[in-house]
Amino acid sequence: MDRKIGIDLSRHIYEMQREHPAATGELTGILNQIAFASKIVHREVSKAGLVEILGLTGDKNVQGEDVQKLDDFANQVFLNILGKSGHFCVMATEEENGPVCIPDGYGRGHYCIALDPLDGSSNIDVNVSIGSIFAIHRKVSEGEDGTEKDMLQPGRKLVAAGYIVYGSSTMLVLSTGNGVHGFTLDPSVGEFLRSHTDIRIPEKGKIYSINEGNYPYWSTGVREYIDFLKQKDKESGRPYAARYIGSMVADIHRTLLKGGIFMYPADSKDPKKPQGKLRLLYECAPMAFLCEQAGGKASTGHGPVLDVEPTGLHQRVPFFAGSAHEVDRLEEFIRKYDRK
Ligand code: AHM
Ligand code: MG
Repeated sequence: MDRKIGIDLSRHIYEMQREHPAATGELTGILNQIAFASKIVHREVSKAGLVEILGLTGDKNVQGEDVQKLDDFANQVFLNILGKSGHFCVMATEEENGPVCIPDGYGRGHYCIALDPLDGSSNIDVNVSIGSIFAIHRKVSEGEDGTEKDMLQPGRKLVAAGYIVYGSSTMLVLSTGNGVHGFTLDPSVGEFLRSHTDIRIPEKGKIYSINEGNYPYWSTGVREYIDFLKQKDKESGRPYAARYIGSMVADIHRTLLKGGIFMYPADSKDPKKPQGKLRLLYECAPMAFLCEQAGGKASTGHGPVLDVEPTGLHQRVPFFAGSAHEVDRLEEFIRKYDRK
């Protein structure tokens, strides 16, 4: 934990900017708007368990308004706040089919954003941590309005990415390409305070994180690797411990802090999703950016996730991320057992 308690997100960004005098301040505005939106989502998420007690289920709530699912709510909050911020030219979220245009009457900016407004939302009912994920690129298309071309840029070109985890406390973890920093929301003052400076993933970990129920559907390479992690070998620290929350943001958060490997491989369970479940733009690329910025790695099994050239907004990719040692080893198994 950082000893300099009391540095809030705005001041942290301001300090970063002083090191880059050429910066326009636009990124500062963006991150402040993301923090603002996430505080609103945090407020609703923290009330989720009260919905039934307060009689808010059914078609209408106590004010006579339609009750909204939390993931729809989060989607609208982020799109509304960010769309009207003047910083973006186009947006995309896991919840919408195509690119989301900036509303008429609002300024267009030099950036575009991909969002997973509420990831792991199926965990809300059981009081398990959930999160929001964001990924920001610079505009590359011509003209004022952004296009799909702006959204379909590889993770390597990200200018910033991060997530908010709504857990035992709410935290915002972000990177602008200068390391990874974590901020914990102090609900009494409504500010994110810097709590984790320059997060580094341990070079080698002791934890593997995967939905092991899918074992029969994985490739031989992935199955062999998991079997390997469960063998006894004191010298290399095996067997590893298994931890799987089933909420990517929470699983990645633990992996960033404690090391090890998080995996969502390709599987043969659903022929419509041969590349696994996780989406490149909204989930894998931003998390890969954070892992690399923290000194770890993120791979599709065949190479860095950040080098994948996106072909579609909702594209899925196999995802393996965490400590460099574990990701390298996994790739070795895939090279040995699986043909591309
Ligand atoms: P979602 O975007 O529909 O919430 O799905 C993504 C979530 C991730 O948070 C998590 O890693 C994964 O689904 C868990 O999937 P599974 O239940 O197949 O293990
Ligand atoms: Mg998701």
